[in-house]
Amino acid sequence: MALDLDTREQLIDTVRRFVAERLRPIEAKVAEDDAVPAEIIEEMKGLGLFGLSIPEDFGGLGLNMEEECLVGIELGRASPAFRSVFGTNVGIGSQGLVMFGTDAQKTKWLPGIASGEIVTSFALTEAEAGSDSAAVQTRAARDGDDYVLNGAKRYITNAGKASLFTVMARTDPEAKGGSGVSAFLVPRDLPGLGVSKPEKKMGQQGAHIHDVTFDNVRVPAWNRLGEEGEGFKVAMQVLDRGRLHIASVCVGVAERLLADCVAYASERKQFGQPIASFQLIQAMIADSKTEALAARALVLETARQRDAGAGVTLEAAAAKLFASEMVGRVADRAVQIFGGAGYVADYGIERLYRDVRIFRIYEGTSQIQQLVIARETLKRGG
Ligand code: COS
Repeated sequence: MALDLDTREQLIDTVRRFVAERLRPIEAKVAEDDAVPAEIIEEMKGLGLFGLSIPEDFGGLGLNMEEECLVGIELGRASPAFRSVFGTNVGIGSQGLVMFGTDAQKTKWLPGIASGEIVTSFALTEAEAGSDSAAVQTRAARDGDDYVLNGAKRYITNAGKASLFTVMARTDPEAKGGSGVSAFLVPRDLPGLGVSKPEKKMGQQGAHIHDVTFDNVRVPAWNRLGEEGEGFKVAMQVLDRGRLHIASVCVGVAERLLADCVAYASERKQFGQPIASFQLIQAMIADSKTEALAARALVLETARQRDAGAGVTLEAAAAKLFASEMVGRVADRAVQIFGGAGYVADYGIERLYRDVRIFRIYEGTSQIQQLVIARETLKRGG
């Protein structure tokens, strides 16, 4: 159910102030330390950010997709590493449980996820199953009342902090592709589950990805999410939603970069005038503004359609494709407008330029979004 407009405004305003007053001032330090301070994580819990999308009955804020995207846009105005702290709880780490969990499973885990006491991770990707995610090789073999998991997952966001994983594993080795895959809720403390050291990455320092290994991990059959063989569809529906959330964050980053560019171009003087007075600078600002507006409209319209019950696989892929490519172009123009200052670390523009690069890759590359859009368009006949 949607929030009334006053409550929605209050929530957006609270998040906006938190971003401006608490997150923006420490962005550079978070990148340098590769860690978000514990007191900031506690404040995020207090604001309910871990439970944005968890139904109210289970202790969350129960936002609809449009509201979640409006919050995503606000969060995009600070380093995307901050959003990652609770992003898996809001999105890919919890939504399989919200959409496909039994009441008993939801009651057991969702309140802890909403409060931030439980951190979640989504374990789909493997070394040989990236874009071809139906090719997962991690095996879940039935043994009495349990499944025994063996295999390895790669580049799993928040795995180091997670206490609950949604794991896609193959229950039927004979079945081709996605139909042999099932989803499981796997607590971190089960014997045989290993998490590697974090990878060193290009950007978003403060957010971490790890390999996760399963060595005869015994998972009760009770923890299976959905029916046997439904795991690939669980993953795809979780990603439909996740892609829209990521697209909203891209819009926020683009809007923030635009504000930074306008402030800098109005101050910085060359040839005796602020560079904002030059038409070639204005052209870059105009292109970035137009594209950011278009992405905002696409994201929010798709979110509203989803809230109204429509299937938005195509539109969510289009929003992710357009918004992630758009923010890459906006970041590139920002470096150009800042000139030498855009290339040195002090202004933070080069950091955002690196941070946004992953948006075109995770939760489905731009090429996968193109494939999804084309398939759906051909199916719909236009
Ligand atoms: N919602 C519900 N069901 C879906 C779906 C969706 N969005 N997308 C696919 N399915 C279903 C199909 O309907 C099909 O069901 P049937 O077998 O009953 O017909 C089944 O899943 C297999 O679908 P498909 O044939 O399209 O699978 P492919 O392997 O050809 O391709 C792509 C699927 C490439 C689109 C998918 O693997 C993908 O999105 N890859 C990228 C994964 C990703 O985003 N990884 C990022 C890591 S997670 S951070």
